[in-house]
Amino acid sequence: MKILGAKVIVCSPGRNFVTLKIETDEGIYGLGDATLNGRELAVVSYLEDHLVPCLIGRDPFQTEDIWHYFYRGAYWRRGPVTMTAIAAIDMALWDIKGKALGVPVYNLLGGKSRNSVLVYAHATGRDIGETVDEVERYRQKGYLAIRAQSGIPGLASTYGVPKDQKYYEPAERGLPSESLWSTEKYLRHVPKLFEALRNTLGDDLHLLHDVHHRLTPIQAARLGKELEPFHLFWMEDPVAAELQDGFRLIRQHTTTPLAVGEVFNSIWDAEQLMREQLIDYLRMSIVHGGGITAMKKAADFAALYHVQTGAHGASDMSPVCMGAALHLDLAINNFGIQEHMLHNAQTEETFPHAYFFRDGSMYPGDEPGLGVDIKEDVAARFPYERAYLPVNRKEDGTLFHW
Ligand code: CS2
Ligand code: MG
Repeated sequence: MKILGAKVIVCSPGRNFVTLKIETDEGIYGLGDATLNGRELAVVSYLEDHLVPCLIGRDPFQTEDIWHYFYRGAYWRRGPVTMTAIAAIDMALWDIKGKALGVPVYNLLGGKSRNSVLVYAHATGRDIGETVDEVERYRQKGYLAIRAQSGIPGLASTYGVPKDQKYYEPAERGLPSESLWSTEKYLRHVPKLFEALRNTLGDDLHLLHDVHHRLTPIQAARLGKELEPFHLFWMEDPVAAELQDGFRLIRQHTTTPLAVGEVFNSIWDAEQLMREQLIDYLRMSIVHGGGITAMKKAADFAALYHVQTGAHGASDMSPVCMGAALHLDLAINNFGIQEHMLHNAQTEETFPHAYFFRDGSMYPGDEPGLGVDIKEDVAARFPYERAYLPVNRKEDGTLFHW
């Protein structure tokens, strides 16, 4: 089998997605998610102008050699654009391999290690009361694990809480919006949110929270300690993680489990965090972490240090990535949990998929390959519109982490 060509499909069924389609001389094609929220067209160019020409004529079964060819062959290694482009190629090649062999990709990664994939939903509210109600609504839907984010008294908006639309969509069309932040108001508020959640909903439900990179290590240590009575499943992205050493300070003070890595694109971004057991869950995703080939290696490294996976799965990653994630999640032994944000109806129409949700878990389905397709005629109805993630400032105007 040989690769005949590849095309990059950009569409915006409610939000922007980039999809790579690799076609072979035997009529089999594979799909890869190449979506990088807010920087989509950089990945399109990296693929179309630099990587796709080097794919033609190659054997699509050579996933390992092709991964190294593009990782080392660029000379300039790592980075979100590079690794998202490599990830898309890798996902598409695994899709082709599964289709050619007539097996779901999880059977090429070790087979089923469990019956299903535990997922967590996103519950939000403008205040504590609304958030408690929304968590209960998701529990009624069958979710066993739910992330809770609420508005913060005194702040007009904050990460994770929709302004108006039903589901939280961080990317906005036009130039970046700007929001104001107060660490003090946030730290005063969050423990009250989780006290209310536990008092109202009890102890069985897995509760998660995303700090979204906004604290210093000692502030994260304080929050982790104050949340200990509420036994969170995890506290996510407590600090901006360039300084992996910073997590030692958090670890010294709190037993609240830590989850980090959705912005990572290389195992080297998390190597010290895992080797020193400074985190409990690795959040790297297949689409931004270099693909299935890379994430299987990262998961195996994580397992040496008691670290489980907890892959990023926000709605700004396409159903192709969700499908790929579920195959890997089903196969690896040290799976922890999978994020599952619902996609809108237009996205579901554009990307038919075999995976499904049932009783708090998801299943990749047993179709050969990844089990996700793209309807190009439907995708064409939703043309790309540039969109940006917000920019965040402290109340005094200081540019801060979003
Ligand atoms: C968040 C995401 O899902 C999460 O944990 O951190 O909403 C993140 O902000 C977006 O994926 C950024 O594009
Ligand atoms: Mg997050």
